[in-house]
Amino acid sequence: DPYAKDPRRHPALKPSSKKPFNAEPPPSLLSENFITPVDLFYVRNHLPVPDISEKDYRLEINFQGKDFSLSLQDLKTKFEKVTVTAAIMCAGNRRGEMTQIKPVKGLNWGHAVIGNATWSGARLRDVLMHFGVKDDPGFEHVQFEGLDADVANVPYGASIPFEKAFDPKGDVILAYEMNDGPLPRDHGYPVRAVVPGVVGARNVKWLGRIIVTNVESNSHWQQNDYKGFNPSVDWDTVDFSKSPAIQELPVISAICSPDAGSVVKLDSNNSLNIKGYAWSGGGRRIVRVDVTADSGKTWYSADITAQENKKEPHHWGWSLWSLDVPIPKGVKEVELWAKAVDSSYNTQPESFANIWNLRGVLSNAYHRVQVKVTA
Ligand code: MTE
Ligand code: MO
Repeated sequence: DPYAKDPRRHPALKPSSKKPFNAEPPPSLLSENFITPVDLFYVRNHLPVPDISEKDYRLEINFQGKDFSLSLQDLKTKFEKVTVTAAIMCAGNRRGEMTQIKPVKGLNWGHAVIGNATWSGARLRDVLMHFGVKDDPGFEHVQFEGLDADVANVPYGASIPFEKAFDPKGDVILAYEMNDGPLPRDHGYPVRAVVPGVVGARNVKWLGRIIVTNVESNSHWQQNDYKGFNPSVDWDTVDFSKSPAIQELPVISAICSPDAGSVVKLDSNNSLNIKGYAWSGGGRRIVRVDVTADSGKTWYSADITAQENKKEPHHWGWSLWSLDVPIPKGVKEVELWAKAVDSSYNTQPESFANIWNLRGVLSNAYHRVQVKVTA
């Protein structure tokens, strides 16, 4: 069993697949903390977790046909240590809701396939400069390879634009710490790429190799997965070469409490407290979260209860929000809707019908939760 050496996981994580291990926390626990505890951070593995010892670990860097390498100690001592708060979200977060329109291919995820952590490590820019990479080198992509590999020994891989990788304000880091402790094995021990504002798939874990080059990663996950399509494109007509690989994600939000289907009691003002998260890719700040309990006749703006104080557009972390929504007397059942607005005034589509895609990615329509109300 290639998964026999996988780490132990927190019992609260709900698996959508066990081998490889993929799991998300209960949404109501997720919205409890601005910084997601490492044990409750969703896990998305395509392959077995590699067993890497610190003393054998080497990070290879390939640039202009030359190979360089760093030990973990080198990474920790030769470069400034920086800390970035960033949410990482899987492109498949909330896929389960899109599936209700029409089946898709992919793990049946709920709405907790996102987490917000502090990541510490060396700037990718500093490491590349150390090996002679300069601004405008004529290279367009930086590829990452993981130390996890399939049965044919093909590693997990992805790439990001050179612009993002080398941008002094892009905050791309080679992280060896998560929430001030060593990276847990499930999250990439000993080193992962953290690419703030960019889809989870490019935040390569168990990072083994960095390649500065003129071509995108040719890995399956860059070329034939994690792309969006027209809702009418199906598996007979899809041409993956026609869509760009997802990088920055669109704005999203979700209601984390109350849970769908729960029975809730109103407080003395006849209102119902609801909580959730909101986030947008590309560092765009969440400027508003709108909530309705009557299918859009009345919209309220939630209070943003936690958000980093950053310059635009460097809001890599998520925002948490909360609202006491007034519920009219006598109502026995309500459907709560939430949608977020980011600093570019992008907002979420109303329904999944017209954003459906065969892989069930970019699933960011209004989040809707039905609850029963008791007096
Ligand atoms: N990196 C490697 N090496 N192998 C993987 O399977 N999964 C990617 C990304 N990096 C993956 C990887 C995907 S699709 C996501 S969403 C994130 O890691 C998940 O990160 P997490 O498990 O730390 O939450
Ligand atoms: Mo993902």
